[in-house]
Amino acid sequence: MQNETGSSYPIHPIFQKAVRPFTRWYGSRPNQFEKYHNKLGPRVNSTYLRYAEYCRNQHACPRDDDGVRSQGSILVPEVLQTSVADELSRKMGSLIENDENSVSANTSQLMRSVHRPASKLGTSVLDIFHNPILDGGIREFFGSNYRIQWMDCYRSLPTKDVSHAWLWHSDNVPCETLKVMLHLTDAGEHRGATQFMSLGDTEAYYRAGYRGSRSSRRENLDQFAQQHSLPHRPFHHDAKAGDVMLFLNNALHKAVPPQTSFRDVLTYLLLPNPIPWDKQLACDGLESIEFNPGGYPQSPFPEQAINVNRAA
Ligand SMILES: O=C(O)CCC(=O)C(=O)O
Ligand SMILES: [Fe+2]
Repeated sequence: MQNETGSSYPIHPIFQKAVRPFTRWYGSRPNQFEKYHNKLGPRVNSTYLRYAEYCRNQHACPRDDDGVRSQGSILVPEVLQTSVADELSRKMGSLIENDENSVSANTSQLMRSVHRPASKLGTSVLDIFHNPILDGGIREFFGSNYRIQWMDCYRSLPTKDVSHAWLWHSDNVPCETLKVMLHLTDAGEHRGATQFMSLGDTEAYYRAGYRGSRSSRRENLDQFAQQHSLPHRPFHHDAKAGDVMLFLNNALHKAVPPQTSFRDVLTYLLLPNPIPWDKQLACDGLESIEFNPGGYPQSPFPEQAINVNRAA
């Protein structure tokens, strides 16, 4: 049932809890994954689909289904000048050194985080969305305006001890969302380039039983591929400092530790929006996007969008 903004009426929490095992089972069936590319089931996904349509009705942009929507990930080169990216990476280094909260116990071997990255690093990390090629590619994906739901900033470190997002996984976010990664250092095969599978291969692995669930993630899928006669063709982009990657984070992917040195990135989760990202940000304030990275809002409508569910 819908109200006039297209969102669903709330369901009583006791009822929600009682039906949760069924909705989890239903949402994770392979045919549901093939439809939505996540395990969230029809309720959340149909809210996001209706919302995406609502945003297109407010302001339609030409859509290009051959871009990131079909390729899974694309690299937009030279969004920042190398010298600007280098300077931001140096700034990151000194912020990390001086902030004991940049290290969290369970990922200390893998990464360091920079908290409140836009306030600390400056607005060039948001101004990238004014780049016409990047902005155009994102609009072509959504067919509408978009907003930044949250942003994150971290340095990946060399290690052999991998866990979390450093194992093959899907972020399990609603359909009609998009992830963006700004590289502040080069990230080739030996320096921490993210590895991807295509959406088609992701579906085949899902059907064969690999769902990238937290409890059963693997660092390598070559053996699984062999056991199930699946293609094994991970790929990556050779990113340079200043390049930006757009990717569907429901396709299987994993972070990779750099073999030497470190890799610095910012990531952003984007949602469709009725008005442009910068106007939305001017209404909501920086805190709304940089204090609480991770997850996605149960309701994507801007006035109701609180990140309640954590992604991978
Ligand atoms: O750091 C990376 O290379 C990828 C991290 C990741 O899994 C993500 O951003 O969804
Ligand atoms: Fe991820």
